[in-house]
Amino acid sequence: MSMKKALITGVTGQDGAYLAELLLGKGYEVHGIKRRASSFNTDRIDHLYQDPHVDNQRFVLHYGDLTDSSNLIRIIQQVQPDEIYNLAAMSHVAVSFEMPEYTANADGLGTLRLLEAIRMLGLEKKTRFYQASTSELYGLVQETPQRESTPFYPRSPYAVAKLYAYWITVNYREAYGLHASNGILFNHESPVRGETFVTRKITRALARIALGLQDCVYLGNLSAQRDWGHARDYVEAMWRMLQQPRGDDYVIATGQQHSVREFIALAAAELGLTLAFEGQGVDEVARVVAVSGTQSRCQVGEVIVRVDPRYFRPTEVETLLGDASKAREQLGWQATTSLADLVREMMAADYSAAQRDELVKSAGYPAYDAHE
Ligand code: NDP
Ligand code: GDR
Repeated sequence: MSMKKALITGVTGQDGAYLAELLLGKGYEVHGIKRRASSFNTDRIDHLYQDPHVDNQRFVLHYGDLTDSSNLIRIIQQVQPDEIYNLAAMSHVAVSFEMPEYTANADGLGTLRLLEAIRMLGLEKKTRFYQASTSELYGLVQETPQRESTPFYPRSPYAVAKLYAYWITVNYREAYGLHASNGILFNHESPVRGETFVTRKITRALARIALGLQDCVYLGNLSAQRDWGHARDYVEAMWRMLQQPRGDDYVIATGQQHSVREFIALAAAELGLTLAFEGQGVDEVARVVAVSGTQSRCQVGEVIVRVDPRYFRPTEVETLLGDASKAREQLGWQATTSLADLVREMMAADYSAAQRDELVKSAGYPAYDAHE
């Protein structure tokens, strides 16, 4: 049997990196679409790089963009993939309020462009399609926990664009018999999560605060509740969906919910810091009330988290909690990483990154310090 070929859009992102690694491990030939940028943007997949000058290259990158149909058609025609995983998106909910039209184009129409390319190239029977749908579709939640049958109520330009992508995927499945599936994935994180999503923003900032590289971190709505899993577990679910006899739609979640405040407390505890939350709304702060161990140089009494309304969203998704029973029953999938283990892994990775920055700074070089 010949090697299966997969095409991943968004291969340079968090999920793209984990999925590429999973598929390479399963013996696939993996093709990824990356965007042209003015500097290197392949940090998350550099460990998978294969020299194009050697024979039997199984990991191949193509320049492309979801807003460019002709480019997508050409890549799909060239690769003739057995499976396409559409992970590319402008994926930041808050930023989608700043760039609604671009978000609709990339996240909504981008999905249509891929589906149309499959159809135009006559690959309906060959190519299976995965769409990265999202728990953001539930938005203002109509039922708890959320399952496949829960009505959608999107609350951001991002979620509205993803709603179009969800339904166009269903429509192409029904209209043209495509093997097309929506994974309705709840939030999933990892040490390579984008630095401006709340979990990574917290672990990265707390590590830097512990080592004296930064004084405090500014966040938005601390009461938001999310169902947080590990990206490594979630990409396995994507693959399983495309191995089913037919395309379908599945919720992927842990079934556990925590607030941003709880996530902060758990992350701080990894550094030996006990926090107390004081005040309300924009005046809320987190203060260090006890310090144990040697990982942190923080003092009791220091305020290390403050609220900045800049991070509030015009319409917020306050609470999400998924019911992944269908995935458990039909895909044999369930989340295997607890939130405690996820936080530990993220905190450890950001702590060692901060230690490297500290070393650079102590040697007299300017320390790396990117900002949102
Ligand atoms: P990331 O933001 O980490 O990655 C997004 C990827 O899409 C990056 O490779 C990015 O490229 C690429 N991209 C963005 N715009 C375009 C474009 N116009 N054309 C081509 N590529 C583009 O997201 P995640 O890995 O976290 O998420 C993967 C997908 O799953 C996204 O569609 C997201 O919306 C969705 N999702 C994510 C969840 C999560 O909790 N992580 C939950 C549910 C759904 P570059 O590196 O150049 O920026
Ligand atoms: P989300 O993730 O919007 O759920 O979208 P994010 O981590 O950005 O926000 C989660 C919750 O935390 C609150 N919050 C903050 N968020 C950010 N980014 N920065 C802050 O400073 C901050 N303070 C509080 C937010 O208001 C929100 O309630 C993610 C993305 O990966 C989407 O692509 C994906 O579809 C969904 O998860 C499921």
